[in-house]
Amino acid sequence: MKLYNAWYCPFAQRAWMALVHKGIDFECIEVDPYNKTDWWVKTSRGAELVPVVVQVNADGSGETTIVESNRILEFLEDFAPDQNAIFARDPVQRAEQKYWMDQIGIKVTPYLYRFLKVSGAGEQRDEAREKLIEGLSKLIVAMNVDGPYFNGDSVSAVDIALIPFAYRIDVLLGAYRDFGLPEEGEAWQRYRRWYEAMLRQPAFRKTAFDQDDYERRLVEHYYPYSLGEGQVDVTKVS
Ligand SMILES: N[C@@H](CCC(=O)N[C@@H](CS)C(=O)NCC(=O)O)C(=O)O
Repeated sequence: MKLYNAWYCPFAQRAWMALVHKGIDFECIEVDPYNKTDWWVKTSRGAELVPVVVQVNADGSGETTIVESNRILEFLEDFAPDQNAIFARDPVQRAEQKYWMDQIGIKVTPYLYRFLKVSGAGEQRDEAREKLIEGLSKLIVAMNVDGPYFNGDSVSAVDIALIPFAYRIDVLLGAYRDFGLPEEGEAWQRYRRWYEAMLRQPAFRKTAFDQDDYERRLVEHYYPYSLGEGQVDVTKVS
């Protein structure tokens, strides 16, 4: 299996983490998704975004290309269901996990980027901050009370979908917006326990801290975003 990856990309980190967590053999190919060569447009099946996963068909009839990070997590689970499952077997629980994965894209990620990209202080920035806190609060309420992970004592696809963004909320908004999430109250303490448990996960470490100078390079990479530049569509609510 091949993963087309960009080291800084939180969506790609989801796919990368899931591959590592599930112990699937893969080749990681670093690309620049913003460089729209014919090769990249074709390789990404016209999506032009990382992550992209390519798998040789079992019947020898060529290859299949899977795009969209959440779809890739679902594919990886179907591909290796018995290796560290990240989705529940029960269809109702599984539907619930997918619902929360979608909610991350609706209630959290657009506001992380909006908060980072609104360059001047003011109403727009306040609104992005409030919406981000509100979105995360909704997720926390749905988290298993005993944790430490979203669905209880083992890592699920919801954890993998959220942690790349939770880390960027911490590091990028800390660096560029002097922002920290609330700490008071049982719910935010639960979030903190979840966050710390996820940072210790081998799959997170492998896809983040194992790279030289990761945090500094990540902050530097997002400097244009902090000035209101960078990718445009990520601030849209899907
Ligand atoms: N909805 C996509 C988003 C992926 C995405 O936005 N990736 C960015 C890098 S973080 C990208 O490839 N951008 C290239 C571009 O916008 O041209 C997913 O979940 O996989």
